[in-house]
Amino acid sequence: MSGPSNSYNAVTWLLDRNIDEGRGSKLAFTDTVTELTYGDLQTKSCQLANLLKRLGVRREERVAMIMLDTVDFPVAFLGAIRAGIVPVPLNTLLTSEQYAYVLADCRARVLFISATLLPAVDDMLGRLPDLEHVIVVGGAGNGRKCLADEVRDESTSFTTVATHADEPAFWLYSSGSTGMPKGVRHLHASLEATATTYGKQVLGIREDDVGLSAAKLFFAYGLGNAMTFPMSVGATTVLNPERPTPATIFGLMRRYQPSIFFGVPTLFAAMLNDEGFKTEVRLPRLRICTSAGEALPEPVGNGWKSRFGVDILDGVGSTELLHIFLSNAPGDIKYGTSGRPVPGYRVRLVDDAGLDIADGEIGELLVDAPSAGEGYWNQRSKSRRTFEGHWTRTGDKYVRDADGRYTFCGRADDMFKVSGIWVSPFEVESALIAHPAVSEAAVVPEADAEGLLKPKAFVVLKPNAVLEGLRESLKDHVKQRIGPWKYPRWIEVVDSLPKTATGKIQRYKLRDGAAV
Ligand code: 3SK
Repeated sequence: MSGPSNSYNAVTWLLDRNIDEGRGSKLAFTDTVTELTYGDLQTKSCQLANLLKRLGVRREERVAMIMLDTVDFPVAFLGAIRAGIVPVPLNTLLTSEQYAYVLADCRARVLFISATLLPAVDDMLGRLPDLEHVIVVGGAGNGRKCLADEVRDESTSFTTVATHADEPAFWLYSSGSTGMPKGVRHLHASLEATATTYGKQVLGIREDDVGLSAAKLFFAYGLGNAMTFPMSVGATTVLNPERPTPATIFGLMRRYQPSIFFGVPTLFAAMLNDEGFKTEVRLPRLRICTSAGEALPEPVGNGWKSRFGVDILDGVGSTELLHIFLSNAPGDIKYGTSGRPVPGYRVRLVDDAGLDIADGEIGELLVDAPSAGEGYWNQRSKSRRTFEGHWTRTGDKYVRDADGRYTFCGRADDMFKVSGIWVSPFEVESALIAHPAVSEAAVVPEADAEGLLKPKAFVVLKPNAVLEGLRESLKDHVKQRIGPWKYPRWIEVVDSLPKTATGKIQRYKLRDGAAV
């Protein structure tokens, strides 16, 4: 990659290049109601940049977005970046308290919010001293400004601001597993960096691809899947404004026949278990699927492959590093592992003293990434602990096999010792999920009568599972698969597991006994 020059605005590379290369009339996005060509997106993003300028927002200032996945999302996101203004897309499922914290933290001067999401936050918006304009998208504003009215008379041309490749282009809030979200500042050069590494070299994304992502655009995984990668080659994206359930996703798959589906493990498992779709879904154009958010259990990967004839590329990424840095690749898949480093990324496994460890040992994963954020906003000590020069600490424990593949062992703070031997909750969970009655599992340490830690499991059962004798059967199953000391001494059946908005199990809530 030649690399972006010092005067570099991500929108020139990602969007305007498509028009320069003759794809102005190509369909870029559909949200099932509205279609947007690359030419439309260029025009509308210029109008949005002009609107922000008229409102007095200046380069480097932030505009927040609480928006569903509709065609307005790329318009707002790219329009702001075109103007050198920093969009901050927020998870649409936060609590009012979290919104108040994040909007105050980023000091957004403008908020773009989908009409249906406004009632959840309307009350507290008046208490934010930096927030000057609330602009409602995709519906009536109830007395507030509406995007459609605000941009109607704006010019369709705008001179893109000559930002620096290393200038913050957008922020994403990292939910982590505990505490309030942290704002990660991402640079203009980073979108191209993810597209030319994972997008091009792992996915092999092409102009004739049609993509569908279960992960939403506000999430780093969704932003790459449904915006950066397809736009980097002039492909088409189907946006899903609804919740990604098996019914909505299978419905969109039937209607649009995507060639790439970007999913998450829970959804793949739910789709496979969904009785209504076991026989009737045909997906002739689907060529590849991806999975991230949490490690994909081996039985789910194998089950999907035998049901649909298409592989799932399991990978791992983070909000801090913008997209996937370890992944399986077409023709090089081993289910149950996260694969190998994505070309362009370097990884290390280190022990508690920071020393590199050998194959077969468990250590923390560090990544040297061209797409790393430049730090957390207003969080100096957390930034220093995470972004250590070239290397970013992931907080994930991994083991590398002799073939150079990496297998997830758990979050650094989720591991525990039983009889002096490390136990990876993920390993026990994978064994539980391989049992025919179990759909999802989470494992945490619990003290026994002597005060010694032992594994405890929370399981979500498949619809037709029989409870009688199940606990003993699960214990035997785990003992046989991964070793007698690792079996869960207690098993609790639950309806669902507590998860972050990005699908990661919040084991700390189960440890504290707060979530079920
Ligand atoms: O959780 C992940 O694996 C992930 C992947 C891509 C981008 C962001 C994240 C958090």
